Amino acid sequence: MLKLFYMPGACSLATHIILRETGEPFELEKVGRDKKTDKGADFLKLNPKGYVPALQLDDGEIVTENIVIHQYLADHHASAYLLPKHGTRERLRVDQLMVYVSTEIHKSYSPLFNPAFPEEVKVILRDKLVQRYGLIEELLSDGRTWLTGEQFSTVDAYLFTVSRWSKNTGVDLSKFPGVIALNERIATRPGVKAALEAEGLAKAP
Ligand SMILES: N[C@@H](CCC(=O)N[C@@H](CS)C(=O)NCC(=O)O)C(=O)O
Repeated sequence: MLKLFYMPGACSLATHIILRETGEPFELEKVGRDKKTDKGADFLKLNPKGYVPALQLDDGEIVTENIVIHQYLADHHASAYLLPKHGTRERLRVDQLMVYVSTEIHKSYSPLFNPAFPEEVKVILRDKLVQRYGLIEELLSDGRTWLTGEQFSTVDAYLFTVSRWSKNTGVDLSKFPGVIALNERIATRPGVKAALEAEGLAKAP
């Protein structure tokens, strides 16, 4: 069975959501700050990169890197329609958004969690992030239901996951009603609710 190594609320939440969207059974193993898992394993031995998400396949191989894992899961569950077919113009467009969320949004948030980064740098990163969300808001202005169109995709799960960090890191998304509404829509999906609940992140009713 697939096993996802995760940290609650980290970017591994996107993989967790995608796994639930595929319907494939999987196990979860939580990784602590000390790089020990909740089952007592040494995470660095399993994944020398030390970061999540790490997906263990049925034969024990460990796969890392968000967008690679997202695509692997979507490609293996074509009937869940989480990504358009490779080689199509639709996939080309979605791939660009996937990389944009990874390299321009996710990776601009990361230093905001690091106390070693000076506040002057964090101010620049927050501004940059607001600029990056501006493009997402523009895309959503055509009234599409999900980030890439009318089909929920892995990129929605990814954007939702990283946007949850905006409050803790002081990134002001209030001038992006489209982004806020999209994230609210994503939050209503059963797979998203189940993933949040399993990671101990569901809000009390
Ligand atoms: N290049 C990796 C980066 C993953 C990453 O940034 N993971 C963070 C959580 S969001 C992490 O595990 N950080 C802990 C660490 O690096 O020790 C990817 O895109 O999947």
